[in-house]
Amino acid sequence: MVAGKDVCLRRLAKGVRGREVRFNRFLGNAKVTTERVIESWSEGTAAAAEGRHVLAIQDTSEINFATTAERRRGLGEIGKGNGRGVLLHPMLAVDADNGICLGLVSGHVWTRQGRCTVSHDLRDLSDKESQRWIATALAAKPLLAKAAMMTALGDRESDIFALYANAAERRFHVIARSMHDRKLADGTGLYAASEALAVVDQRAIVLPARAQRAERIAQLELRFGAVNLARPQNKFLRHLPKSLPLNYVDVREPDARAGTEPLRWRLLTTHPVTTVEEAWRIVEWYKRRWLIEQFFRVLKTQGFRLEDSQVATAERLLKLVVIAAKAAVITIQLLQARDGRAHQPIRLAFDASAVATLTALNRNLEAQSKRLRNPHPPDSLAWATWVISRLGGWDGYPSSKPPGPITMKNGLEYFHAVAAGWSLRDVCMP
Ligand SMILES: [Mn+2]
Repeated sequence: MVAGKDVCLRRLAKGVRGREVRFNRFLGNAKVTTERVIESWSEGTAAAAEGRHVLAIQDTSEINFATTAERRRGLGEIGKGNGRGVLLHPMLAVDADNGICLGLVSGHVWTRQGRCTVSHDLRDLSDKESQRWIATALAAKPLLAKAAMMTALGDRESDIFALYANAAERRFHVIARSMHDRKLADGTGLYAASEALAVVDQRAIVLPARAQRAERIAQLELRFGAVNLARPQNKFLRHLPKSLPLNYVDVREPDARAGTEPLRWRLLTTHPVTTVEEAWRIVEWYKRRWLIEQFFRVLKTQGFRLEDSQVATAERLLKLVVIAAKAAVITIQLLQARDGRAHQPIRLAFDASAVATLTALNRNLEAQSKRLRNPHPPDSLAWATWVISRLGGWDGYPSSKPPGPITMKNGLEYFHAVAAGWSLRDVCMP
């Protein structure tokens, strides 16, 4: 999948019928379960996390698959009930200091069965889809045990009292964007209290481009303060503390350009925030959430065209999604290595046999032209990206335009042809 940037089994099999049958058998095999594939996600990530402060970024995305009334493929509703598909809730490990993608940690994948008719507040948290935020954060703790620190990070959907109460402990923190105007322990409201905070600093930050928005610079005002959240009135939360001390960081854009939605982030965190620098650091960490959106883009439309898959049953589509997720993460890691981020180890994306193949290919490339040598240390992912880009047709001159995703894709295809079976055995198989 990494090499072909595609998950259509027929296209991936490149016309070889026997290979397509084997792909399908693999997906149909009862021993290949989504749980087992998700377990395998963290194999490289756990080692990569060692000694680092890891942002464990979670989000949910809907993956739409075309269906008709006659052919539902066993898929439940997504969105506002106007489509059918799968929901993917992955957790991505990112180095807090330099933004390096360390790999996938854990997550859930599911398709909805019917509609829920009991009101949201009357249901136990374990019944709700929002339980996935807590379950994934708790599952990550042993997997990221070697990390110096872990911060579970999520958007407004992750503003869950039980997440703050359950996930936070020594070395484990939470950052979430606030969704609810919560009651504070002194009876006042969170948003009223936030309006009373004074602006303590101003700074311009760069907001990366997104699907329907170009990159832009936002001039922000910063406010922060300590808050004490009251436990929500819900009989299922009675075992949790009556109140929870958290820190609140508020950034807003007072003078957004006309036609631009002003940025407003209300962030709640268990991290200490006592200085202006610590408050900006929370904002910088929250900004790294952008990477999980990039991951979903690669997975769905830009890269693997997951939504075009012809696989016919929900059971197999769920497996395909979790396998493709791993391939999408490797693509993101190669693109980051190309951009010359801090040293990423080659083993983040390639196993021992793939590294051996790359070494032979590198020797060959260097022999072709004396002046062009791979400038990166051989244990780095940047070294692998240099080889893959050269195989894809990049001329290797530092003065040339850096290799783009298409060059990378061509290089990976060639690499795939050389190391026959490599992409399936070593990348896709759990
Ligand atoms: Mn979300």
